[in-house]
Amino acid sequence: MKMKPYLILPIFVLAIFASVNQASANYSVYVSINDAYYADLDGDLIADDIKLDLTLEIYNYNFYTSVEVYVGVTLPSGTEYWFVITLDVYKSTTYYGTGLDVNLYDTATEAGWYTANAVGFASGESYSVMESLSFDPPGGYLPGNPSISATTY
Ligand SMILES: [Ca+2]
Repeated sequence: MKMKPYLILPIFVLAIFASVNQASANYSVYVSINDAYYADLDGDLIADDIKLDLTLEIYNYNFYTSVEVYVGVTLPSGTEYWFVITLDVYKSTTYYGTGLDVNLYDTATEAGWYTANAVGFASGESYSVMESLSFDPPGGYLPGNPSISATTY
């Protein structure tokens, strides 16, 4: 009777490896955050905008891939701003990588620590990995209307 727990252990370990393999095969778009900081990006002389320096990587082979990149910031008060960038990617290899430069205008409106978030999905995918990075713009500013611009480089 005392042997039963030892028989269960190997089965449990196999189940963990199986779930890890399945998870890694379920997404093909990965967005990493290289840097996040505040600045005056819209030229209104107020440093109330947030710059996100991202890298977008696509690992599957499809000549055409539609990718949705969700980018967001969580303010010190808990307020969240989320934006969706849709990219149509035409590629001829199994890997495509590009820099993605994102400006979030009029979003740095509170004093304290901010968290930047980014995650990407290929069309039809429901699972991916979200990246987060905390940073600290100084001071608080009068809010405008949050908006976004994004360019690849
Ligand atoms: Ca500004």
